[in-house]
Amino acid sequence: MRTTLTVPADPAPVVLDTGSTALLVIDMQRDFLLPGGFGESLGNDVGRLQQVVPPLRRVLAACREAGLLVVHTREGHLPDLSDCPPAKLGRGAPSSRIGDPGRYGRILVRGEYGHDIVDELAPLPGEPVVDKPGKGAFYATDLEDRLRATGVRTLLVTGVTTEVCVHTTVREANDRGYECVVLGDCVGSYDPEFQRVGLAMVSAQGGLFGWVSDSAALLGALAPLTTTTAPTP
Ligand code: TIU
Repeated sequence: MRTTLTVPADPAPVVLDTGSTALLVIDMQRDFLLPGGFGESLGNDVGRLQQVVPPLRRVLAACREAGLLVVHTREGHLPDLSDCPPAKLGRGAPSSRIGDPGRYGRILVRGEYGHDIVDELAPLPGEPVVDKPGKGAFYATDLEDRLRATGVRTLLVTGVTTEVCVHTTVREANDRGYECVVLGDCVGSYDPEFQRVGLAMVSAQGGLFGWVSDSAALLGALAPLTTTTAPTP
């Protein structure tokens, strides 16, 4: 059943049609979130990314219950790294680069434990999981075909990291005509300043790239369509 919802947001409330809105969960992968993983090996505080998990779990449960399409993405590469541009391969700390062995398997390589999504946010059978070789979820993937096939025009954007894969995806989506609503407490950065500025850039200038809202605002709007707003721990 399609329903129209109004969600409080910056720079203005946003009206959603549940029949043409999808929840996009970007790169909530063990390599980025778990202690000892790729993200931490680069000197980052993974606790900042883990803060995203509880509100995102609530949003995921509510969107599933309300019947929204849920799409997950994972950043990573083929085992032979043939889909990884040399420029991307060569960057980062020399001690831990894409394809190198890490605590959770080869870093950002498809099929490895660290490449997969954290248990708390595991995709349900039937939910699309888009494997992407780039930062943006549209580059070299079938995401646009999937969204077009299901009539989606609006994306509720969540995941990590705010300034890298979330921002790149939001920009790609904008250029393709999608409306993006970024849920501020459901996106995370290793750097608090990048988080603040990343969100500010989305809603600046009257909504340069879309809207910024949060989990409480969305859950409130979805409440008439859901019986629970919090999954069991
Ligand atoms: N998913 C994503 O954002 N990939 C990154 O490499 N992020 C960093 O912040 N490095």
